[in-house]
Amino acid sequence: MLPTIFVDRPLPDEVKQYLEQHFRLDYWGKNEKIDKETLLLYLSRAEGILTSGRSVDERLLKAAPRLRVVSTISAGYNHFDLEAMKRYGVIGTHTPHVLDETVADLALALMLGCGRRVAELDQYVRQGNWEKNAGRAIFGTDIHHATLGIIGMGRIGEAVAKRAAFGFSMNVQYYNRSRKPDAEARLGVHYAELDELLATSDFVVMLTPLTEQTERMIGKEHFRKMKSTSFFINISRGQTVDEQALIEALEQKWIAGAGLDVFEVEPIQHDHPFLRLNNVLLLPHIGSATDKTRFDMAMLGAQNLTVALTEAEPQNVAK
Ligand code: 8YV
Repeated sequence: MLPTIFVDRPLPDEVKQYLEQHFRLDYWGKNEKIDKETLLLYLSRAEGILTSGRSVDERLLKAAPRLRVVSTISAGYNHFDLEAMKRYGVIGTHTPHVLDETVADLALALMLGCGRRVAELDQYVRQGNWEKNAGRAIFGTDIHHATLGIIGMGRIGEAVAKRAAFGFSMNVQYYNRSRKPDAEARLGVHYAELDELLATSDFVVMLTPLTEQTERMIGKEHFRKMKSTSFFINISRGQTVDEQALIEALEQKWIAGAGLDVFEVEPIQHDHPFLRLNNVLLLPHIGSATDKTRFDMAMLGAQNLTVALTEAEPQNVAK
């Protein structure tokens, strides 16, 4: 008999068909949240789960006695309680690599969007304000030849550094848990301690995964160290930053602006303070959201689940 898996979101047809060759599917192919009763039924018989962002904690694990593998369609897996999963003998897998270049593109989009005030000036034109030469009122900040500071130099960090150094002639520095001599040689980037990076960068891009060590690693004292002309970009996880401190930094103009794809709570509330500020560019967590990359991620998530449930050696295991 084929193992039963629970898929908690709509999938591209090709990915669904691939899974149907290996498993019996409990398929929640809707965007709406699954109702509790169906969820509990599906969990009670699932040997595997294909999800993206569902919390895998003690509560879920208790409700899923047959569970062996959870495959998340995302690179980040901060929604996995790895210790609890270990206790219950459940493996987690994720989808790194396939999204690196796409997320790096978005980092550049946010840098350019902030520096050249793209969204703000789009509104300016639409609202009929473009009547005569506005002069300095619509000037921005150069990206080319500016200094970029990358916090978290993993694969996506390297893809951002490559674009910045070779495409925009930027001076690129990075801060990371460990030094990357290989990336330094290949990309011409250099290592800086966090305080130095913050004090000297024109653009700071946050790319570190969310872990116990990186939770709220950027707070008030860090924004105070940044240049008043600099921009803060976050495409990692909202919780790596103290959001109240960022709001204060933007309100008090300690920094020139921010470009954000991620937030402490997503989606943000309709009365969130960010919505009242015009020096912040806001995106709805779309780092990896292109048709091709989301397809590749879904297929890799399906393959990870299949390998982990049917072969001896799982791939892309979350550690
Ligand atoms: C989305 C991401 O969160 O892969 C990640 O870690 O941040 C994004 O790709 C994810 O795919 C949820 O839809």
